[in-house]
Amino acid sequence: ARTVTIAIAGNPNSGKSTLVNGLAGSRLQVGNWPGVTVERKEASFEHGGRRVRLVDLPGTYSLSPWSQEERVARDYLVEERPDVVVNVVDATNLERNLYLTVQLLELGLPVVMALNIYDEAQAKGLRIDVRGLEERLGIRVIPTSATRKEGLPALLDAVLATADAAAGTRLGAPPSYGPDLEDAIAAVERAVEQADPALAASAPRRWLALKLIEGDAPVVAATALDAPALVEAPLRHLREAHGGDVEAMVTEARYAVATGLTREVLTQPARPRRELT
Ligand code: GDP
Ligand code: K
Repeated sequence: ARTVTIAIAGNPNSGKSTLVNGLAGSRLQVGNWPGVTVERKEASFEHGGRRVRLVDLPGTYSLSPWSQEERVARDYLVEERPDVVVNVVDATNLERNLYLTVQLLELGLPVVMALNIYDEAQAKGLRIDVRGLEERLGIRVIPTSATRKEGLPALLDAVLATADAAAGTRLGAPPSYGPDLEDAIAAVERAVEQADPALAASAPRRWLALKLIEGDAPVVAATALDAPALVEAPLRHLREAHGGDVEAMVTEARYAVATGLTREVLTQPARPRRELT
């Protein structure tokens, strides 16, 4: 069977390095990403009779164009299209970590979540509805404790199953950003399709539409599209409905998904009640 390439993405301090070490250990090779001084770790190993190639992406909170780390991570995901993205999430900081998850789902790549630092979340009395998270995101979610090497074989099993399931199949719908923004995304996707069918066929559609809506300069510059003309009508509608800053609107829509999901799946420990005397 062919090699399965997995990219590991996650926030700084999500335990990503510990998890990568637990998966690949001494097989890790350290180098640099081309053209930048960002460390690149890579490994190749067997799991379940399959060859797995692991690429560790820089730790990031987002996939914006503003930092070298984020540019490296997103360029790799967009250009190399790994078979599966493993999103390492700090279970004790679910809402903040889901902001990156939401952006990974925009790319239309198969994602498996490693719900890491799960031991500490449990010790703190946080209860996370793992099945609920899987259903709402449409991805597998595997609790892991990288420092204890717990959940790592299950994570790799889920990754391989996802790679096999995703090959050639349509992925589930990503979380909705609300009717107005979804209308704009659909309109821009159609406009890209008409203006540059080859680009529309090769780039992640939803992601590209969102980048054009946000006015992401490096992405716009990398296409031959007349971006301002292409997004003019959809953006006019959005501004009429919501006022000014469309880029902020997209950011808020992502946070709203992360916040809503967290509210649905996370139960905080009950605060000890003070005795009323
Ligand atoms: P990175 O910045 O995402 O690469 O995170 P590190 O791998 O450096 O881990 C950050 C901190 O979290 C370190 O102190 C780790 O020992 C700790 N850590 C990582 N994974 C776990 C875990 O599953 N459980 C607990 N309790 N701590 C963890
Ligand atoms: K660290």
